[in-house]
Amino acid sequence: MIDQSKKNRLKSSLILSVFLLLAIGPSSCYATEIWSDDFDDGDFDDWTPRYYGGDPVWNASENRLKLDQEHIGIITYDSAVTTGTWSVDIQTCETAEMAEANDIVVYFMVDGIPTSEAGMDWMGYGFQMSPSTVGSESVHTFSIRKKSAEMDSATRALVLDSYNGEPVGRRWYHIVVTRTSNGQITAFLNGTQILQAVDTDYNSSEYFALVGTQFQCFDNVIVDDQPLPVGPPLEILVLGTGVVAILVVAVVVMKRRG
Ligand SMILES: [Ca+2]
Ligand SMILES: [Ca+2]
Repeated sequence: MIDQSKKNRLKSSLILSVFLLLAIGPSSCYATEIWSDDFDDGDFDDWTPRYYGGDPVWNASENRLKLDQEHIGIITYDSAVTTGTWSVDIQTCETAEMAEANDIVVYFMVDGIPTSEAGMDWMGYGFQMSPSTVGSESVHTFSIRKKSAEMDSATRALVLDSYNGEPVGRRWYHIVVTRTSNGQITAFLNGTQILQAVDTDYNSSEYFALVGTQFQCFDNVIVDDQPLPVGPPLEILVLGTGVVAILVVAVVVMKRRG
């Protein structure tokens, strides 16, 4: 007959093994870069400026792309990727008086015909950074957005998930968005998973588009064909911490009994 404490120890290690396996999750595969631009050659020749609300002025003179004006500006890169990973660095450029209108949108997959009011008739998915007020504080709010042709502005789109970040200020953010063939979109801010949504309305793309509203900068755009391994949404992660606590308590109780 097996000793009861041995049995319990075995049970405990089994539970821990299962938990560790779940925690490790799926391993990543090799990704193939489809296109990229770091603007270090000082130009944006592969991009197409679009026009909306004034003549946009873009420049790549300091190894990054800058919207050099105080109006909305849209610039696109031909991109058909719909399943994969999009990385981009964005720099907010607000001063205190500019903070209210400082939206940045990275449309990682959009379809549609650009017109003289480019962006208005696009459909697809974007990652947006907008200043917003939480309590008495102005913070950068990040969101995954779905834009349909009916939305009457490049920065107006349905919010699929949102996250309130740091107080408004001038800084660079490293943004990574990944999308699976099942329509699961996950976004990372400076390496931390912050947003997740599933939407399957759109499955094609003509453009990758950057939308700035005033004096923002962009750099290190990298697009590849492989979705990143992702965790569950934050809400489930919080629940997950509870499950871990219960497991630890269970193991301790079993050990004491053994
Ligand atoms: Ca650069
Ligand atoms: Ca170039």
